[in-house]
Amino acid sequence: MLKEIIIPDLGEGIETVEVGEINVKPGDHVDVGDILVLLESDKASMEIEAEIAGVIKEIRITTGAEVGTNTIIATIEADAIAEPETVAEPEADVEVKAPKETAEPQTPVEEEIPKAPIEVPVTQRRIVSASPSVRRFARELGCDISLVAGTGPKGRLLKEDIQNYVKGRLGGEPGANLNRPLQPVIDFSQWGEIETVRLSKIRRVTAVNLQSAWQTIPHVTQYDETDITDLEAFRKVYKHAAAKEGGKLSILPFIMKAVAHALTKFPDFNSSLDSSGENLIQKKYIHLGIAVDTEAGLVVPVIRDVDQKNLTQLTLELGDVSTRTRERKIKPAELVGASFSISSLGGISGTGFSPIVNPPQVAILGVSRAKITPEYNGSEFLPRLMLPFSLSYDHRVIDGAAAARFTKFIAEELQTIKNLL
Ligand code: CAO
Repeated sequence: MLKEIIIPDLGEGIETVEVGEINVKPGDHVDVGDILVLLESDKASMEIEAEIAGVIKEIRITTGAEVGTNTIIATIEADAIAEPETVAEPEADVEVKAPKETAEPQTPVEEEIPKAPIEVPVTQRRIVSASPSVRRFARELGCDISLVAGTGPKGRLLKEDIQNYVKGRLGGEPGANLNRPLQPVIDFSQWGEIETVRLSKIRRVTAVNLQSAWQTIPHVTQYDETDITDLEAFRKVYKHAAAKEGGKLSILPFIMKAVAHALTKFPDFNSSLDSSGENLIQKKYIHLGIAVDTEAGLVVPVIRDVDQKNLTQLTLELGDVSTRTRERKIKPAELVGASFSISSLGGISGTGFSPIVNPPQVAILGVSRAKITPEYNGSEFLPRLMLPFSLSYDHRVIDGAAAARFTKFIAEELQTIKNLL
C-alpha cells in the first residue's frame, strides 16, 4: 500500500526547518529505523526515521529546501508485513542530533543520490520566520536574513529588523559589503604547522548570533556574591529526597527558583523590546534558558514555568533536559521561548565572567564556582561558602541601579531557603 511520509510536529514557534540531507532515493528499500532525512534548525538537527519498512517510491523534497510540519517527504510502498497505521503519524520520533559536517551542492531529486549521507553547503543560515515581503525586501538589499535577529512575535523578522541590521552593518563604513568575510585571510602555515578543523553547525550559528548580540546590545555586567553556607547544608540533606525521585540536586535549581522570584518582582528583566524600540513587552510567564555545554557546542534548552515548579520538579527536569541535550535528543520546540537565561559554570571553575545576553531577552545570569572564604561578621572572621554570580543586561532596557537591586534580591533569596521551597 502506498503511504506518505510526513514531517512530524516541529513544535510551537518552529515554522520551517531546512532539509540538510536526504539519505534515500526512489527504489531504495528501507527498514524501520533507517534514517531517511536530516532536517536542520539553527541550533540542532533532527533525523526522520522510517516508521515502516518498504520501498521508497518518490522523494518530494530537495536538500536546502525549507519545510514545515506535515510537509510530505516521500511516498513509500509498504512491505506486506508493515504496520500501516504508523506511517503518517505526526508524533513520529524526532531525535535531535548535533549537526553533521556537510559540504556538497544541493542534489536535485532526480539525480542519483548516494546511500552515504549527502553533504550540503555549509552556511550560517538559521530558521527564520518572515513574511514573503520581508524576505523580498532583504533580498533586494542583498541581506542574509539568517543573520538578523527578529523582534516580532515569536522572533518573527520585521522589515524594521532588516533596516536596522543593514544600517548597523553599514554605519560608519561607507561602501561596506554585507557579505564581506568576518575574518581576514591569513596564511598561518608560514609560521608553523597548522590543522584546519571545521566548526560544527551549532558553533557556527552560535558565533553569528553572539556576534550580532554583542554588536547590537549595549552590555553591562553587574557582579555580586552571596553566602550559600546554609543553602549548601540544606542541599546536602535534601538531595537524598531528590535522589529518591531519581534526580541529582545541584545548586542550580535553587538559583532557578531565586531567579524566578526576582523576575516576578522585577518584570523588566523578563521582557523584550518591541520592534520600534519604544515599548517593552513584559512576559507573564517565566521560561528559563539554561546553557548546556555539549560536545557540539553551547545549546540552551528552555525550562518552562519555573515559578510554578518546586525544587524536586526543577531538579528532575533539569537532569532530563540537560541529558537529552547532551545526547542530542532535545526537540527544536524545547529550544525556544525563553524569557531569561542562566549560564552556570559553577560545576567547572571560575570566579566570575560576563555572559552575553541572548536577544530578544534583555538579561542573563552567570553563575561561577562557590568557594569557602573568611567572611567578617563584625567581630570575627568565619569560613563561609560564597557563591559569585554576575548579571549581564541590555542597558537600553535596564539601568545599573535596577541591576544592582536585582542581584541583591537574588543574593538575599538564596540566603532565605524557606522562600525557595
Ligand atoms: N559552585 C560549586 N559547585 C557547583 C556549582 C557552583 N556554583 N554549581 C554546580 N556545582 C557542583 C554541583 O553541585 C555538582 O557537584 P556534586 O557532583 O558534588 O553534586 C558538580 O558541581 C557538577 O554540577 P553540574 O554542572 O553537573 O550540574 P549543574 O546542575 O550545576 O549544571 C548544567 C547543569 C547543565 C548547567 C551544567 O552541567 C552545564 O552544562 N554547564 C555549562 C554551561 C555553559 O557552558 N555555560 C557557558 C555558556 S557561555 O555563556
